[in-house]
Amino acid sequence: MFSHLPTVQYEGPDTDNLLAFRWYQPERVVAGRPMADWFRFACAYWHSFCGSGADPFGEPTHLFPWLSIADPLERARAKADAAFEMMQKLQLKYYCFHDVDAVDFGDDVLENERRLAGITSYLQQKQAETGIELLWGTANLFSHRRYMNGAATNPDFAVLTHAAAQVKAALDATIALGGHNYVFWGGREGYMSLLNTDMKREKEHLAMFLHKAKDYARAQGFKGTFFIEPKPCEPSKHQYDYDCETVIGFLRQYDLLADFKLNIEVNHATLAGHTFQHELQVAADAGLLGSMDANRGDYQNGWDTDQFPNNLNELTEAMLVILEAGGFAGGGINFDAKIRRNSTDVEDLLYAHIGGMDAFARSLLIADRVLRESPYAGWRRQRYASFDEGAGRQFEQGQLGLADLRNLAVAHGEPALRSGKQEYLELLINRYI
Ligand code: XLS
Ligand code: NI
Ligand code: NI
Repeated sequence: MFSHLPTVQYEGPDTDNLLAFRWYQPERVVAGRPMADWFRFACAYWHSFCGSGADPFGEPTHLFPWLSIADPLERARAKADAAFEMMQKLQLKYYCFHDVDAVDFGDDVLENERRLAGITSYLQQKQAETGIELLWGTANLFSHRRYMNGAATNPDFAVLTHAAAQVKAALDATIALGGHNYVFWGGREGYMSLLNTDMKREKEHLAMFLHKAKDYARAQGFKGTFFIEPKPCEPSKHQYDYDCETVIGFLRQYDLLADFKLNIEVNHATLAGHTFQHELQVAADAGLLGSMDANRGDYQNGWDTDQFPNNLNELTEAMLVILEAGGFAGGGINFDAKIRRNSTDVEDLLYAHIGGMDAFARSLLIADRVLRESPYAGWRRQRYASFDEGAGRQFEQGQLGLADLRNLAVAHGEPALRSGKQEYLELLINRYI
């Protein structure tokens, strides 16, 4: 399906070939590690191979051959063939999927388990043939109508049991495929109106559900990390996994920190009113920077547009945080992004991924130089130098009480103003871009 297109290779910054990488050179060592290791780029099965371009106003526009096959099992295999072909063309070494992306589900639990197990063997073969690995698996607990009031947080216990059945099967598939991680994104784990919602009880159910899922997977020998993917809203009015700080508080409250980390998505950060860098830094500071979903939103509207990333300034700031954190704990960069409704050629999938991969690669090179060659990191450290010795140090060590601090204020008088130098730092970073 991609046979008319070349395998995308590194050709360097001078190439005019848009089906080549100008910056992404998988084996090139940057900051002590090959680029491929820093990124572990993954293809999101749902956007690239299940999305049809349909939107609330219009019918499908992506008339890709694998989508038009009527038999669900045959279509599942054709999708897998197309996905693995594209990943090879792009040198993408990882993929991520929901259970229902791999194969269509109906209402019968046993039949769904059979279908997923069937396509899992097929995917095992594909992985063996290509060396491509599963970065993470997950279960779609938001599309089926039974989840309209939530999955693990549904007020109806019967619905929760169906969510459990799906997660069990998705964990089995993830384990069988040697998946590195498992993701929970709770699109319907939230509420539309407090008038009909017992929020405390719903969150307790979610925590219990996550414990039981984790216990099951560990008992089956799963060694990977579980990720929670925060998002503030959409499709729920208010989602319980609002942002990184909220999720960290939840994991701590319910004793899940040993097994769970965060999978942070760019467009979700901006929906929460944060920059993506902010979310990365929150996760990194807590030692929970597990993985990321790469995309970008649209500054003129307020929903999850899931566009491919292309903004060098923003990506450079993100790579600064990722580099200083030492990379992702177990995860990588999953392109949770879709080509636009009116991008209707299969080669548009290639341009989209090349653009994203190259933008990340270039940002890594820039961020690495900023950290190695510029005063950036040293300047920020120096900003806190008054805490490195003397009374500031004693304060950090808890040796000064409030009255001691007051006496110091009296003794030293009004402090001199110290510039935060934001424009200087912005200029500095732009010089390296
Ligand atoms: C939706 C989420 C979803 C997760 C996986 O907004 O990004 O795609 O990544 O369930
Ligand atoms: Ni996502
Ligand atoms: Ni999203």
